[in-house]
Amino acid sequence: MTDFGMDKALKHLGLQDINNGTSTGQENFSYGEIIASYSPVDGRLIGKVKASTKEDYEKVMETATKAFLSFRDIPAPQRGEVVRQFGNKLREKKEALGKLVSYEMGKSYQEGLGEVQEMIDICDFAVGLSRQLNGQTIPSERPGHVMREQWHPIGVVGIISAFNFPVAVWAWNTALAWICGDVCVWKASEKTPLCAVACQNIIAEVLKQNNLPEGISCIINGDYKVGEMMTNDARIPLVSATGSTRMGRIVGTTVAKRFGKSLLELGGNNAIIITPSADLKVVVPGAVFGAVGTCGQRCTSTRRLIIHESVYDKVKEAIVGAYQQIKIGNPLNENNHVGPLIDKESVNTYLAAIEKAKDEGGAILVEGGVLEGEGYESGCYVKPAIIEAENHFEIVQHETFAPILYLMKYTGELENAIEKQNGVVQGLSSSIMTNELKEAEKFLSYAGSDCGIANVNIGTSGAEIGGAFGGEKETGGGRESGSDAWKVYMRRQTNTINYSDELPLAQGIKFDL
Ligand code: UN1
Repeated sequence: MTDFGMDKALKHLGLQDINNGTSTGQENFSYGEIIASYSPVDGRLIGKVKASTKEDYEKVMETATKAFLSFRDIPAPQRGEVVRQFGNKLREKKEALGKLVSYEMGKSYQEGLGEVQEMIDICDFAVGLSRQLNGQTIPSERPGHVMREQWHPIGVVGIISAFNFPVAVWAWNTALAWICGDVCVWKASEKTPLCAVACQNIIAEVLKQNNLPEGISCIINGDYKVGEMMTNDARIPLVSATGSTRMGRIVGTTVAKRFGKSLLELGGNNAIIITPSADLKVVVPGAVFGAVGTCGQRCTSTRRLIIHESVYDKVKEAIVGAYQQIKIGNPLNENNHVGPLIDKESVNTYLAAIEKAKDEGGAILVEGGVLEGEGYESGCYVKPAIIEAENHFEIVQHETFAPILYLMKYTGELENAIEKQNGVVQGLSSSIMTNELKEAEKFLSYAGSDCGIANVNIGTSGAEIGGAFGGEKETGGGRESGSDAWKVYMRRQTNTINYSDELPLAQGIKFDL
């Protein structure tokens, strides 16, 4: 294949020697088992990293714990300055890192660039926030007393991230954690280990230039067994985990058992409600990008369209028509809309879901299938499918991380659509397409969508970093990124200060000696 400048990009990211496993960004550590990273784009081996052993993990924790003690001494705005420099480095490496994300994960180059842009944006957000980690003063019920609330760094933050956003989700967590005075240990997905090494190389350079300890940012490599070292480790007060509901259930309960905090960002089963007044010009790109963008592998991907019966045929025709225009192929080629799935296992899950939908009575509107032949040699390229289905089908209730879109009808009032939209166990993202103010507001009200994200006249994916990101129910309840999500990376302390000469007790209690 044309290499789309990949070799140059790898070099720019310090990954030229990655095949011998030396460019780990943490040269002092020795590693065990080898993890090979193959690109789903062309099946080529990109590089190898060594999985962390228990011994390596202990060394990482020692370095991180020690780094925390000095990092928390640095005033927050100065920590913000470090994050500002990190954001600038990302600006320099945007094309190279965007390309690696596209090549190792399989999303389009445009989406790879978009992901790096999210990293840059969260850095800018965090820099401003570094002067706004404000507590409150609270009136005391006692004379000569004052109460206040302070936010202190929490310690070592463990980050477990998924393959689908191999760099941005780490940055959402680290940029905030760092300005809060925490240090981070990151276990990236074993499917995208080189993206993690590339990020580690970038931040390691910034830390070095600022004479800061390398333990402020650490990576550990490997599968869930490596993640388990963190979830069981009482030295890690907060574990932030992004991935499947199955994984989150294990992480959440393990961390809770030792009274740690967890921030869970798990599966979605996101729907768009399409009402009679919806504008097709908005509906079609919103729904199609939502369903096929990142090859249906975002947790915010659109899985279900709930369409009013009066416009059902019209909407169906428009969406099916748009699917005929989708170009599937090498995601580094900017003419293509959709790249491959992450691996063959994922292809099998996709195929099995289509079969299951058919078995349950679903009608195929756009046929799926695996692509073969020139350009598709990796075996990971699939056709986005559309299936007419019912909300109660077991397969519809389940999140399949692939481009399968289910269409269903609602009749009568909006409440019927909302009932279907909320009638799944997940609660991440949702949207309504309407030009009726009353419908939009109803959907956003307490009686409307039960998701963490509820949009009007845009799709379910592509949230901006400025808002809190996350969802309810089996999505896990955590919030990352913007708004006041920073608070989870800090511990709250309530202070009562007595500046009088007396000691009156609260609640009017008399205790005379
Ligand atoms: C994810 O899929 O885990 O809202 C994150 C979006 C992106 C983030 C998705 N900004 O689609």
